[in-house]
Amino acid sequence: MRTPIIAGNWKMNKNPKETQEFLDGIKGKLPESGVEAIIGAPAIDLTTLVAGAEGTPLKTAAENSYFEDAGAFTGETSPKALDEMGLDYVIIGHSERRQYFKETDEDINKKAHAILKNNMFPIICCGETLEQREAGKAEDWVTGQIENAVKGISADDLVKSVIAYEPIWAIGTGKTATADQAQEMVHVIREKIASLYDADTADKVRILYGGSVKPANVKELMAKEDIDGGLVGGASMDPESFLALVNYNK
Ligand code: G2H
Repeated sequence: MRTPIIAGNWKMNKNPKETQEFLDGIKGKLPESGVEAIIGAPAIDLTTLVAGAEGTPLKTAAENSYFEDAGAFTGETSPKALDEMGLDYVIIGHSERRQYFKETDEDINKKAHAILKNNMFPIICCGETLEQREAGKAEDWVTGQIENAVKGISADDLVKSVIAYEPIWAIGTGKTATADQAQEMVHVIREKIASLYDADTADKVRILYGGSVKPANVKELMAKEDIDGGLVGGASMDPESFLALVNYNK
């Protein structure tokens, strides 16, 4: 049985004060079990986020890290420091990082290894453009991204990591992939994991859908066999909305 995940990705939104207000808004309201609730926040908010999550069921994620632990890399965030701060996960390979910051599959694979070495787990994002989908190339593209991202990662580490399928055309556009479209690609990703590892690993790894997930569509997405949760941007920023997502099955 895979524990479902609702993971917020605040992107470059909220300051530490707003982070604290969010934490106050969800305080004591997260379920103790049955679903894993994660918030991914900007680096500047992580001290506040980790302090607020301590002793609660909330897990924490950074939205990026570098693949070296330390050194002359001005402006980057050390995965070693993130671990020392108490972070649980790091989101890597988000399409915005690939598009605006030119991150490559190779960078993403190096980051995945650095995160695992530092006792955290990556949330590995993948997804196709509308152009690729319309040209019938989406499956090859997405499975290629996954194959490159997980190179050299053991099955034990992979099953504790998370994959997030986010079709670029559905991100922040209000245009959700239909639950069937999302299920179809998430199933293809699971089959790819089975071919790269084995059926047991594929059965255990959690794969999320992301792209305009909100309280109104979460239930339908979560009902799909292969979809284990959501990576949620816009609808994760308000405490009420985040709690509604986490309590999708109530
Ligand atoms: C996709 C998602 C969060 P939104 O980027 O990763 O954002 O839910 O706003 O489409």
